[in-house]
Amino acid sequence: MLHKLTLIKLGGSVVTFKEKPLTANIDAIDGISRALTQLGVPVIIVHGGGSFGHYWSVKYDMHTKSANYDVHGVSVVHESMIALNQIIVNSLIRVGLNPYGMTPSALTTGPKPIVAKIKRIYAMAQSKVIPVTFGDIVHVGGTKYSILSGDALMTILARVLRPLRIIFATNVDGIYKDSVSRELINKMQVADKRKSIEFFKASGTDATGGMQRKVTEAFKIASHGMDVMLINGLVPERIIEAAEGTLKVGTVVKGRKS
Ligand code: IP8
Repeated sequence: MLHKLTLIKLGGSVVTFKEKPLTANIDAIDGISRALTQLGVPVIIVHGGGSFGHYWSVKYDMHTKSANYDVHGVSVVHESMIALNQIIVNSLIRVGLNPYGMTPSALTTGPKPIVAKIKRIYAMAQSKVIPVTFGDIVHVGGTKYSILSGDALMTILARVLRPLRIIFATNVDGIYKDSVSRELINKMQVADKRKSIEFFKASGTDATGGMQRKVTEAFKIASHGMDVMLINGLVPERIIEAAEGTLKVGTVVKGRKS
């Protein structure tokens, strides 16, 4: 395990207003940036697409499946993600942090990790730079492209870097027992996977699978022996608590010990 690395996914529901095309949630982003100034550990951030990447990927009918998509759509989706990345990076710069925006195609070939490059972003994080990458449309091979979700990218990075803390920040407090009681589950085991995925199948989805995808990736990471926290990113202190190991409100999926 790499000492003290914190890997954070900022979901599209946190950094954008999902129902308002191409609209970032600046207050939420700035709140998270300010909170992150309290963290004295290496951090890597991945963010989702929200009303930027997902807005255009719906218009161009693009999915996680590798296919011959409209190449103009490839440009437009990618550009929208760069625009959102810039908003997040500039917010982090305003509070005096040292973000470094990075397209995921610098770290992966399609869905496959470029291990040497990923190890390098850990070295960057150790030097107090915060690599900020994102879900994107990526080249798979030949004329084919696919959407690589930020959640899948979390799994790719976690498997190579084995961070001490892995945090998925969404607009809900964590995983609920059911949608009626909305009772939060504090702790889950890898064996609980099927139960929770069934629950989220019924909830809203997007080009990359919404909450169901997040939960699937969280369990995948946990099955590799790492704890994963699902928290509400609209309450920025929870990101800090999660990173410091003092989380009070959220769901921890316990990593399976080998
Ligand atoms: O919001 C998808 O990333 P996600 C990004 O993490 C695009 O699923 C381009 C739709």
